[in-house]
Amino acid sequence: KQKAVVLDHAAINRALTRIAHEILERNKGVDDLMLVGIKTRGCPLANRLGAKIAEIEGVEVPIGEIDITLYRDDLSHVSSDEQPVIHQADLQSKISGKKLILVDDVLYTGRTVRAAMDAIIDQGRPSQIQLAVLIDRGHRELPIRADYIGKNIPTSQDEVIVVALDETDHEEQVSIYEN
Ligand code: 3GP
Ligand code: 5GP
Ligand code: MG
Repeated sequence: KQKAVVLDHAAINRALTRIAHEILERNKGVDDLMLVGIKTRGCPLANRLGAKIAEIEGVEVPIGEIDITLYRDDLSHVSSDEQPVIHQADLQSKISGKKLILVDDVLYTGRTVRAAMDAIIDQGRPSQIQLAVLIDRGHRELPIRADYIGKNIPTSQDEVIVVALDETDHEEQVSIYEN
């Protein structure tokens, strides 16, 4: 049951514009940057950040993707023995020495990001890994935090954030649902 829309089309766009500026500010430009989207919805978000960075700086940064699946019977609850499974890490170019920015739609327990970092470190040695998320819904189970956050939305365990993006869902909004 839908409870509220937390970000509309314009708010999503503004959050991504701000994050693009924050990425450039913190990294003092685009040198050695690479964006890595976590499938599914992290990928369109990484592409949009790449387009904004290109607009601001006039330089295209490489973009890769990682596919990680969590086996969860209940989407909003993780049991401690469930492990994320890495399906594919298509990082496309050399990652050694790069500053990788992982991009995901929602940060929750942190297990997906931990698995993504494992997959990356298996393939090379980036100089840094940073994390950008559209939504931080809390409930971390690992010592992981995001460097760039579109919006913090404190949730209860039985709420779910639904992220709809034009590229994947043909609509554009973030809303909060109660199971
Ligand atoms: P995504 O791959 O685009 O991020 O996890 C599979 C999909 O289910 C995710 O899509 C995510 O949007 C959606 N989802 C909604 N609520 C949850 C949740 O609580 N946990 C997980 N893992 N996914 C959720
Ligand atoms: P974590 O591994 O941090 O528990 O969960 C992160 C991944 O699970 C993200 O890729 C995200 O897609 C998904 N996820 C976890 N909670 C939610 C949620 O409430 N809404 C959505 N849309 N995705 C979620
Ligand atoms: Mg996701």
